[in-house]
Amino acid sequence: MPDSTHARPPIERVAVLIPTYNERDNLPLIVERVRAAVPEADVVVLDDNSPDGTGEVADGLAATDDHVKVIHRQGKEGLGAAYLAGFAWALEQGYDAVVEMDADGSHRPEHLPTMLEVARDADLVIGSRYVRGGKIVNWPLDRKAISMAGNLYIKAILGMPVNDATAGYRVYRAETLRTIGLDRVQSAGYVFQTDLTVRTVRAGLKVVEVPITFIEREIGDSKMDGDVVRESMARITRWGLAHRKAQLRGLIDREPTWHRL
Ligand SMILES: Nc1nc2c(ncn2[C@@H]2O[C@H](COP(=O)(O)OP(=O)(O)OP(=O)(O)O)[C@@H](O)[C@H]2O)c(=O)[nH]1
Ligand SMILES: [Mg+2]
Repeated sequence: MPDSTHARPPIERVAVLIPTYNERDNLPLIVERVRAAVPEADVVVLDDNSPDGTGEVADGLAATDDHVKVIHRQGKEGLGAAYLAGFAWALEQGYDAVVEMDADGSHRPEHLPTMLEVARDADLVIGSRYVRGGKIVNWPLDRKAISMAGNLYIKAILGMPVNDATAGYRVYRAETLRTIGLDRVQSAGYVFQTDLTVRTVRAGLKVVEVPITFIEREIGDSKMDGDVVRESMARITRWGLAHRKAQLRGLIDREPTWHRL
């Protein structure tokens, strides 16, 4: 298993995965910006059979550009499920790294060259809103407060050194995805991001946060809903309690050690 100090192979082939559900008007804009920012990379749209025809828009883009690919999925199964399908495909195709990026422009493709540069010496790079230099543009105060409180909760209850564990803008090395056990991931919604962050940290891999400017979507509707928040709270609390219980067990471990002397 790799550790945080091992030498990492160069990153040559990159797949930028963009999950979409009803992002017809955003998709052409984001694909154009990704293509301009990282011309060598492939863009892979993961569409959940969007009723607004995003899948057809994606097919149109793929028809005129070899660097654009589309994975059509049966229906809306959540962000995590879409990414798991994308990861499996990218690993099979032999990409060296995969990028996670929203379709709505919140994750500026212009940050990607820096993030990929940092990934030369990291196993997971997170485009972070909550490190010095990170910014959020156009979020109302209550949304910011909820997101920041959520991240503090994750840090506190899980004892994690990551400031933006819920972030959706990331670069994973292929090797990281192979190491962390994707077949055991059950998080379907947005908590998928936190789930994989915890797995990566616990595998002893190197996570680096790069400050980004996150810009709230201007076009289309949010897919964030009560189910997403409930799944996140329930899972994170369960993981946190299990983590603290294990720590407590360690503290009161009365196993005699004399026989090992
Ligand atoms: N394939 C797929 N994509 C999804 C699903 N849910 C959300 N997405 C995509 O995931 C990305 C993030 O979703 P958003 O609705 O922007 O979530 P958000 O950024 O928390 O919400 P806003 O701040 O309102 O934009 C977008 O590209 C969505 O189209 C899903 O179930 N399946
Ligand atoms: Mg968004």
